[in-house]
Amino acid sequence: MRQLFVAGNWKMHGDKASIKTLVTGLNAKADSVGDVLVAVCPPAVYLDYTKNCLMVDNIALGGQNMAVEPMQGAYTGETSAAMLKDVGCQYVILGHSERRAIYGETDQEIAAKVKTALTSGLTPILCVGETLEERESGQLESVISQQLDAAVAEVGIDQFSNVVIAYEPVWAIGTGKTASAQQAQDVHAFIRGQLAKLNPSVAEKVIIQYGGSVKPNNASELFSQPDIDGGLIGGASLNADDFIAICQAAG
Ligand code: G2H
Repeated sequence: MRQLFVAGNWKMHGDKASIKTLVTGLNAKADSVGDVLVAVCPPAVYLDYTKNCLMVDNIALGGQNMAVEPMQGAYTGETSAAMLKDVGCQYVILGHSERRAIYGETDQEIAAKVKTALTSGLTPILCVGETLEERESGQLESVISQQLDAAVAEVGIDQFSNVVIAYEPVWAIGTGKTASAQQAQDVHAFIRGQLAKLNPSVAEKVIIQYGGSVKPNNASELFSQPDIDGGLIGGASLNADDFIAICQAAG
């Protein structure tokens, strides 16, 4: 039985005052989420501050991106896996569609970062997903396979039990359009099936989150699907009551 995992991707939102308010709200209700795994992923500059605001031990911390170089060096503007670990991160989101579309990250670059995360002791949350155009032109499965295969080729299938996958249809991100529970389940089952061809026991263990306009009113239906193991939450993770309600829906 897989544990459900809900992570908040704050993206480039927040300041000290709003983070204090948000985390105070999370602290107050953290004991209501049961045994659901929960993490928050603030902007890098606020990781340490967020860690200091968190007063509970059942909400973990994650980065939103990191450099492929694991330690230190002359890489202006970058944050390494070692630095994320040093400020208390357990997770790092990699290959979010905004990183792919806006910053041009390729499958190969993302796969290399997945390897760095794993060798550094961070759990990567590897995002995959198709655009509307790709879905409508029948390329959904080939696009998802390509994104997955690059990471599998880099780290090997056996390592995938330490990888969290987030399926995020690009057309559902921040748009208010959610994939129907059945549409999401179909893709999650496809992803698990692809992994199962390589290693069935790893495929059974892999947590696959759904992301894309998850809200308190649609979370239960999504999370009750057999291959949906929680969510990666953007907009709704900026409100403590909404985020906690989504975590409770996973319980
Ligand atoms: C998808 C998601 C979080 P939102 O990007 O990764 O954001 O819930 O705002 O669609």
